[in-house]
Amino acid sequence: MHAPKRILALLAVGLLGGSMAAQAALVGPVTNPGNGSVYYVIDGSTTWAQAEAQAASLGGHLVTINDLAENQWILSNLAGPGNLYWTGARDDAVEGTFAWTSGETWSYANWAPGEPDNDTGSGGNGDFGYFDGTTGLWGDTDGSFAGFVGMGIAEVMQETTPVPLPAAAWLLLSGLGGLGFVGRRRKAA
Ligand SMILES: [Ca+2]
Ligand SMILES: [Ca+2]
Repeated sequence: MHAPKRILALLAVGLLGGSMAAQAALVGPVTNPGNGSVYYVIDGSTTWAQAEAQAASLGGHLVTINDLAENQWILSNLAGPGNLYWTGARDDAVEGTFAWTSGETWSYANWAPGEPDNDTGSGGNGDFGYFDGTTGLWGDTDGSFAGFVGMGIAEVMQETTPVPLPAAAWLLLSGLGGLGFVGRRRKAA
């Protein structure tokens, strides 16, 4: 009688473990019509690295904010006032040179006045970005601080849409039709 009980216990642990590994997003998926990306609000109360791991489990990364339009869409549609959210911004490789953890080119920033300050005055390890849900402005902080930043924003970029087959076929057919027309003109002449 002991063996089945033990198996059940192992199953329960396995199920719990599984649900912890794939923590449910707090919000999402939500699609941004401006760029086609899919976003989630995730628990970011642990560390930046753990938030990034959760974003990866959803198929993406912590958010890459490419322009003002994306910044404001996040502010209007995902972020809530009074909350801070991990983003994919990091300067842990080269202090002072921020990069996106997704590998996308760094081309836009919306730092709050005085930021990024590398957390000067509180250890100087401000190497990871957060988004202020009240203002939409960014700051940097220590990625190992658990609890200061409560949530994270994950972005899953979608593959670019291929040219629809009907359009490609139409171009090919119209090209062949044109050749046929030239052929007829030559015969008539
Ligand atoms: Ca983006
Ligand atoms: Ca830094």
